[in-house]
Amino acid sequence: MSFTLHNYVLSGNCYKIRLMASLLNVTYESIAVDFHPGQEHKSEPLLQLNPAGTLPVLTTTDGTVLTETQAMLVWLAQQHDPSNSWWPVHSKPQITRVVQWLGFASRLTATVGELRLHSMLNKPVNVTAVKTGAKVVLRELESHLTEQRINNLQWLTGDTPTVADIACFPYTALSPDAGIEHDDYPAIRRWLHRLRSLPGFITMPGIYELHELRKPDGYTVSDATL
Ligand SMILES: N[C@@H](CCC(=O)N[C@@H](CS)C(=O)NCC(=O)O)C(=O)O
Repeated sequence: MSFTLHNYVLSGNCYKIRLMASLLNVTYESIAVDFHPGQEHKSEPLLQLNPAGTLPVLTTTDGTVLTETQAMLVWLAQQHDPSNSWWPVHSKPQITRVVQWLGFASRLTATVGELRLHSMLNKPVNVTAVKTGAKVVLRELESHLTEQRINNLQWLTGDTPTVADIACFPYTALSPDAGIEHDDYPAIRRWLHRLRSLPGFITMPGIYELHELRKPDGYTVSDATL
């Protein structure tokens, strides 16, 4: 089933949906919302669609309206991934882990995402609190990915990527926009690199293609050196 996305190019949450759709090779209608400076997401027509006044909003031809990004990822995988690998319904333990990391993704939005909105668009936030929170969540992610590597697991919930990896990817990758570089997070760097290597991967401003990481002499950063 096709869908329409109320979209903003600089939104990490909207990017999750664009990325998932691209990885699944799904086309959709995109409606550009003037988030900044227009604040169109707080306008009456959009508040009627999503009273929370946030983006993205996903609507489908059968009248479904989704306003939570993580739910949109699940919907997309359910509709368009016949292999059930992105939303691994056949494994109860793994699906539980996926839901755990979908919840974690909301903490990334509430910390790194808010700090980034402050840095880029001057959104008023409690900078000390969100910066501390952002470092706590990134440290948790780093520890988890380090543990996964010890168990020879490359992704957040197992040995294949799921919607959980997509949900956690954008704000982790965009943390330099919020003033938090990746230097202290080697396991995160390896995971970001792996995700950027997936067939169908697309970028957004602030997230680079792998070839852009090549040095001018053609040297490519290898997984081991990340
Ligand atoms: N609970 C929502 C939150 C989405 C969210 O925070 N979106 C940001 C843009 S990336 C937003 O619309 N913020 C409203 C604002 O800052 O005015 C979700 O996870 O989808």
